[in-house]
Amino acid sequence: MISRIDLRGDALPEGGALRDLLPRAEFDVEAALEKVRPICEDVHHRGTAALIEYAQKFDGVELSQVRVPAEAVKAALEQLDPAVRAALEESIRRARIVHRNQRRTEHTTQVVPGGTVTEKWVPVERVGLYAPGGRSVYPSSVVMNVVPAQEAGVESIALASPPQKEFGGLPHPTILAACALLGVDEVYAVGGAQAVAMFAHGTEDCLPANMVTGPGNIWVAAAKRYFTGKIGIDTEAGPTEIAVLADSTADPVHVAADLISQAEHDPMAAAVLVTDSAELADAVERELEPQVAATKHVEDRIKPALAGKQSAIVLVDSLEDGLKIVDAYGAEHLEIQTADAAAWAARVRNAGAIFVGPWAPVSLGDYCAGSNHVLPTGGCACHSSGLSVQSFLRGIHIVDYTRDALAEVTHHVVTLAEAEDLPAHGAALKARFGWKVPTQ
Ligand code: HSO
Ligand code: ZN
Repeated sequence: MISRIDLRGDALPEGGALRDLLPRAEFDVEAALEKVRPICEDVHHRGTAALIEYAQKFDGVELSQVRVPAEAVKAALEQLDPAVRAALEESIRRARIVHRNQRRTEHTTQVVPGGTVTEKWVPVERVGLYAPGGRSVYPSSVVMNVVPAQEAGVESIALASPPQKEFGGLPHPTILAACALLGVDEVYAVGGAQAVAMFAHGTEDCLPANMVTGPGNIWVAAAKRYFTGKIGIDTEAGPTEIAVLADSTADPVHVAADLISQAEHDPMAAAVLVTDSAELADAVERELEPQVAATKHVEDRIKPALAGKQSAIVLVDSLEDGLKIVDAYGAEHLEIQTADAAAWAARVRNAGAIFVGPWAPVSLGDYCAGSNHVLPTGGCACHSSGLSVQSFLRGIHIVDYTRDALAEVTHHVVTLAEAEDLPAHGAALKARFGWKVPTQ
């Protein structure tokens, strides 16, 4: 059901060569770009009329408008199962605790007497959030996108989610209910690349947004790439990944359950176990069979995900080598199930989020740890972080110098400007001192 990569024996290669040994899903956003380009341009030029046509073509629904009436958002909350409501409320409460603590404070640094640089943090004005429909209706992702934006102080938040035939052309009711719980009342029944285009350019009904965040399929990722530069994005979310670094002390039942938990998302999801214990590897493999058979999305998602080339059990000589492997891989989610797990976790450099020890499974983080579940995939954890309050803030430097402080440094600025053959740069300072470089 899952392949093995045996890296025992020889010394591990370094850097890129090591990464090449590890499994990874192919997620060709470039190829999808060609397909989404005409859609994005069409939405730009024809606005709502184009969105209504795409709803018919891709979602099979006839819409007269794409804006979801506020009453429909409210009604969805009233009809929400009370247990789901309570769980979402707890998820929101915990996420708020963590994200509120991420807020940045303005900071002034005195560089020299009379010369200061202040960094102030300003939230993005308007954010468009995307919540997928179809196979992945995740109200938890609405929480994970909206909470950091709100805690950052974003004033205008709109959400788009595909219209669903079975719900009369509205987005899924649980998505609407999550919006209502979070106080988001500007909602659009728009799916896929069209939604990103709607937020990027704006339409008659929807003001343009400065940023678009939220998970989505390859078309959404491609549309985000298409508009990058025009708008800010979070990340191009690829298929979910779990890596587990485990030793002989790990419980194979837990490890198998956790690998399956993320394989459940998608046939392209990746589940990777890295271990120095062949016994654990065997036990996990034995454990996978009955657990996979007992769960729901076996044939369509879990089996193809575990059997796919993106998933594997990687055998290493030592946990030191295991650490090199998980760092080279840069998993979206990394579990450490070893003796002294916290110490190993502290040494990890590359991961979207790290889950320490037996009582912190990824599923906890997906819903109720307080941490964010919008995380970098596809190795992007080597250079990017998950969604946070910081994602929605811009740090602006405010430079304030007195006459004396400027005079004191002018000769350096003039020298550097001349070295770069930009004399007018130096002149801008000299103009303030009778066209001369002030003497020290
Ligand atoms: N594990 C997914 C998020 C999610 N899980 C949503 C359940 N619902 C990507 O981090
Ligand atoms: Zn998940």
